[in-house]
Amino acid sequence: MSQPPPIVLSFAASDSSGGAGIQADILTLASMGCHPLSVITAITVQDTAGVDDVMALDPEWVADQARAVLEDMPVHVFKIGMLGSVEIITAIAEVISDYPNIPLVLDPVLASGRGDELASEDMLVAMRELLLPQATIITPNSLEARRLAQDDEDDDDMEDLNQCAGRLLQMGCEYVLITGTHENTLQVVNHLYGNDGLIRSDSWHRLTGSYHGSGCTLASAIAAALANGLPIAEGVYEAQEYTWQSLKAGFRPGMGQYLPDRLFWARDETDTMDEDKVK
Ligand code: PXL
Repeated sequence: MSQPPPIVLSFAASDSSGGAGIQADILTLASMGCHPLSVITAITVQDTAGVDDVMALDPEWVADQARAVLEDMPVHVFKIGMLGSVEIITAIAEVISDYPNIPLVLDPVLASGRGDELASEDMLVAMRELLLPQATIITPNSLEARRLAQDDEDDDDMEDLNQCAGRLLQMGCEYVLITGTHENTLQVVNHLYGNDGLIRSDSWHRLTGSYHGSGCTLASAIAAALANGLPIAEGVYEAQEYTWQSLKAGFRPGMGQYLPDRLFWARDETDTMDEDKVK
């Protein structure tokens, strides 16, 4: 019998459109050779045009899902996406604190790319206090980075992303990847920071479509790369490359946004299935 692939446990919400959330995580993790475990935090009602409703699960159900699989299987990496409520954040923070050696990729989901709010101000505070200090890497876009880094008591505005990254690292995570899709630059530039400052900047040709699920894809791809044994800087590069390719191959299945094709590599023009058929 074959060895199991590396296992990644994703805490995320269901996106009925299949573009973001747990569905994005499962597609990405499987596509990158991992076995995805899924702990559902909330259920959204949404299509490719937007989020209509959100129902957060009972926090005990979230903790129970996680504990059941953690007691059964060796988890290589945790990935956290949309959280649903302050109580769910508290429950997850408690579960993962029992596994301090498992790397954690935290995607601090505050709003969808289309602007639907997916976290309250109280949830932002709970994420900062309970999850950020446990994270190996956080993957905010520049808007999320500014909101997370902004401390109510000071009036400095957090325009400068280097300064934001410094602040987020002080809050206790080991690495910060700030993505640049929302910045007014010709190319999309993503910056990875660690405690010694900037580690790498990667520039990507800006694609013209509007995509749903790119952040979930990137964070899951980082989780997969780490689970596959890559060091952080290489893993972050490989995850960006994978995400960019999946966006480039994106498709528009409905009337709203494009979705990344997380299985782009499996869709060669030549249909290899036919060649494998027994004649
Ligand atoms: O892209 C962030 C995100 C994460 N999780 C769910 C979402 C979204 C964006 O819409 O719906 C479930």
